[in-house]
Amino acid sequence: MNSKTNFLPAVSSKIGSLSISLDPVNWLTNQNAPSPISPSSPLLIIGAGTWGTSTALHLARRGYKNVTVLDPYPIPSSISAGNDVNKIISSGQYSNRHDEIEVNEMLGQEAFEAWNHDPIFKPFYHDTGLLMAACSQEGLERLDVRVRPGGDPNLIEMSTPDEFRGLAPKGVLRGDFPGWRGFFAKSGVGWAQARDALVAAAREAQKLGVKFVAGTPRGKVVRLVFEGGDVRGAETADGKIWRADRTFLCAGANADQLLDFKDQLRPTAWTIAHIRLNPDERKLYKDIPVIFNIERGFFFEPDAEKGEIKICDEHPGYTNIEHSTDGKVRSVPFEKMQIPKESEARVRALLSETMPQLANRPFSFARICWCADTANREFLIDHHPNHPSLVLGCGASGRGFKYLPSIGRLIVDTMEDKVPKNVHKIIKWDPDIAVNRNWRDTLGRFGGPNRVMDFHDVNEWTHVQERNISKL
Ligand code: FAD
Ligand code: FSA
Repeated sequence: MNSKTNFLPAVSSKIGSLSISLDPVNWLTNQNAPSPISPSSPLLIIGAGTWGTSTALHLARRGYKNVTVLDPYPIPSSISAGNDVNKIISSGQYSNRHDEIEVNEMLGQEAFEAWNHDPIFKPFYHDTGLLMAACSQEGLERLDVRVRPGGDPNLIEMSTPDEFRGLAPKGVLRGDFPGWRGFFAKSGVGWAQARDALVAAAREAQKLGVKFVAGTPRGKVVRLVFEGGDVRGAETADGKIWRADRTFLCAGANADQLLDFKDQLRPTAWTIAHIRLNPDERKLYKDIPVIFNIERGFFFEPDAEKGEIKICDEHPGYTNIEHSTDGKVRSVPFEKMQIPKESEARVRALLSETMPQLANRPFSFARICWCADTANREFLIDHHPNHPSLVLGCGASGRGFKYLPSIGRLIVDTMEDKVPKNVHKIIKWDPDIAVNRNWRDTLGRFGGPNRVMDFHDVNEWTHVQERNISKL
C-alpha cells in the first residue's frame, strides 16, 4: 500500500463477492507522483451528478474532511443524466470479454448490495424484475451478450404474446408483441428512483461535511488550473480559483469541454418521454416489471408521486457534431426539454406493440439526456498520466447510473492508488483505443435507424410543457 495514504483503512481484497488480485498501480515507482494527501487535504469534485455525488459520499465516508463539489445547476442538476424519475438496476453486461465482465460484475455486485442494504439507497430500489427482449436476428444475438442466458438459471425464456402479456395484471400489456423474444428475470433486478437516490446521496455527503457549491456561476467550472505540469484545481465562472490537492473531473457529457480527452469521449444523447396515468390506471400498472426491448425501448411502472410512466425509445444515440477550426471533431451537448418528433414516433410505436391503449396519449414531459461514450463503452477512471493530481471519473457510456452506490469507491480507490492492475487495465486512460475513432460507432446498440443520428438532421421537435426538474 502507498505509505502516503495509509492513515485510511486498508483496502479489502474482496469487493462484492468477487476476489481480485491486489496488485495496485503504484505511483511511488512513477516519477510523476502526485503530492501526498491527508484527511484535511483540499479535494475538489467537478460535477454533482451521478458519479460526482458518489465520489463525494465515498470520500466523506472514508474520513476526508475538506471536500468541495462544484456544479452550475442546483441539485439535482437539470442536465445530469441521473436526474430522472427512474433507472434500470441490473447486472447488465455489454461485452463478451471475460476481464470486462469481471470488472462490471464487481461494480454491479457492490452496487446491488447497497441498493438492497445501505440505508441511503435501499428506500429507492424496487425489485420488480426485468424483461429483456429483441426481435431481429442481430438483436437476439446482442441479447445473448446483454443477458447471457446460459449462465443464469433464473431467466425465463419468452416468445409468445400471452407470455409477455402475463407479466402484468390483465389489461396492462395488451399489445401483440410482434416478433418479440426475450428473457424475464423475476427478481434481483428492477429499477431505482434515480433523482431521489441521487439527492439522498448528496444530502448524506453534505451531512458528513462535504461542501456543495451548486446552482450558481460560482459552481460553473470554466477551466482546470494547470501549474507545473499538474492540475491544482479549477476556475469558476465568477473568476474564483479553487485550489485543491486532488481534482476529480466528474462532469459527465460536459467533461470533454474541460480537458483534451484525445477523442476518448463522445457526448451522445438519448430521449425520454412521460405519459400521465389516471388514478385507476396507476393502481393497475403499479409494480409491473421493467420491459426493455433492446431494439425498441423500455418503460417502467408509474412513479408514485406523479403517476407517470417513463418511456425511452432505444437507438444508438444522437450526437451534435461540431468541427472546430483546428480540424477537430467534437459532439457538443446542449440542454433541451423536448425530443425529436421521430423519437416521439418511436415511443408511440413501442407502445403500440406493448400497451396500445396508451399509444396516442399526450406526453406530460420530455427531454434529451446526455452521456459520454468511450470508444469501447468501458469506463474511464484514472489519474491523468501527465497531470497526476487530476482524477478522471468519466465515460459512463450510457450505463452508469446503476453504480451510483459503488462507482465512487473505485474513483476514490484511484486517488489512493488502490485499484488492482487487472481492473485498472480496463478503465485506464488509453487514447490508443480512440485513434481514428469512428464517431458513428453504434457500440452494440440497436433501434430506430440502427445508426448514430445527429441533431443537425432533426427538423421537428415536440412541444411538450416544460418543468423545473431541479425543484424537488
Ligand atoms: P451526470 O449525471 O450527467 O453528471 C454530470 C454533472 O456535471 C452534472 O450535474 C452537471 O451539471 C455537471 N457539470 C457539467 N458541466 C459542469 C461544469 N462546467 N462545472 C461543474 N459541473 C458541471 N444508466 C443505468 O445504469 N440505468 C439506466 O436505466 C440508465 N438509463 C439511461 C437513460 C437515458 C435516457 C440516459 C441518457 C442515460 C441512462 N443511463 C442509465 C446512464 C446514466 O444515467 C449515466 O451513465 C450516468 O448518470 C452518468 O453519470 P455522470 O456523473 O457521469 O454524469
Ligand atoms: O441496462 C441499462 O443499463 C440501461 S441503460 C439505458 C439507456 O437508455 C440505453 O439503453 C441506451 O443505449 C443508452 O446507453 C442510454 O441508456
